[in-house]
Amino acid sequence: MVGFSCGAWVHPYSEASAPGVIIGCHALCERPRLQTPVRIRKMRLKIVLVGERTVGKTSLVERYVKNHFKEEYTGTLGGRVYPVELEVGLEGEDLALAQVAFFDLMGEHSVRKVFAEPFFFGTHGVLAVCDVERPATLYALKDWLRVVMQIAGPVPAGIAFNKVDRADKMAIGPEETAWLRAEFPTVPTFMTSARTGAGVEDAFSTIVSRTVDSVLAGGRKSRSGRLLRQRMLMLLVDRAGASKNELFADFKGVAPGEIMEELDNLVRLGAIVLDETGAATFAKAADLPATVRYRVTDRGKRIAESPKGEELAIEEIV
Ligand SMILES: Nc1nc2c(ncn2[C@@H]2O[C@H](COP(=O)(O)OP(=O)(O)OP(=O)(O)O)[C@@H](O)[C@H]2O)c(=O)[nH]1
Ligand SMILES: [Mg+2]
Repeated sequence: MVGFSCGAWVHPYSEASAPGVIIGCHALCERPRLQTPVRIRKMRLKIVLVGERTVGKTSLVERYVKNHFKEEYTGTLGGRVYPVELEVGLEGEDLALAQVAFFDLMGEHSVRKVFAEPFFFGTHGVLAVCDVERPATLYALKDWLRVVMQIAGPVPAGIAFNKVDRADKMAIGPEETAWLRAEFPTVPTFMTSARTGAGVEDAFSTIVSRTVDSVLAGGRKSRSGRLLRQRMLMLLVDRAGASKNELFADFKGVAPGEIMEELDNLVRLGAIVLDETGAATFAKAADLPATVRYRVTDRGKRIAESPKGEELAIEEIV
């Protein structure tokens, strides 16, 4: 794992240009002067904000990238991307130069259903937001995080309890805290107010740091294999099975060899079987006709529905 030795954060709203397009933030970096040349690790990160309507997702990202807050509510239509360039101090004198795209999605379940795949595919980190006045918005995060992780894999997550400026109306008590501990024991939480700015910097810098950490530690290749496997499994669940041909058509950008390799992995995992026989006899996808169909087993369905990131990391079971 890579640690973070200095809080070398560059406030993204220092050089705001067009609304929602914030690029080039080098001015406020407070790193001590460097004695030796640094190794710069460049990366592009996608971090999504999720949660129910009106919890304050847009307000939080606007506060973070533009230091701006609006009292009136104008719900997000679909989604919006906020690109930000950040420098993050790494172990030693290394520096991560991260182009981060914050994806702010409208908190509407029907939109989530339709746009989950394009919105969440390739996500490296997630900030889930709830409203301290409405405990139901906290409980709803289980589903939001499940959907993100089914598509993106077990990426780093954080939970923001927003609107803490309205402490008099706070409705989060011991029951909610106990639920949170049981469901998300390792997910960091933040008390935020987009209105006052309290906790916002901490929430965003922590989630970005963890995301940078995980991307550097993970290595892209193994992750992309796992992601493809998960996406293929989800598609097979949705369609109640599919043929090799259909999968080639659905994953056009992916080499057929990779698809067949992941089909074999899913069969080895017991997540799918050949539709015709349903038997456990193993035949390599490459040796089978393209029209042969695969269907999902009960075990495969359980893996696909699992809300926990670890269970989705099916790579570890192979
Ligand atoms: N008091 C207070 N109000 C807030 C805070 N954050 C957001 N609001 C208000 O809550 C309302 C909803 O905020 P949004 O940021 O639009 O919520 P959202 O989660 O993006 O909503 P959707 O786009 O519909 O999913 C607005 O009227 C905001 O001004 C906060 O920290 N404190
Ligand atoms: Mg919004």
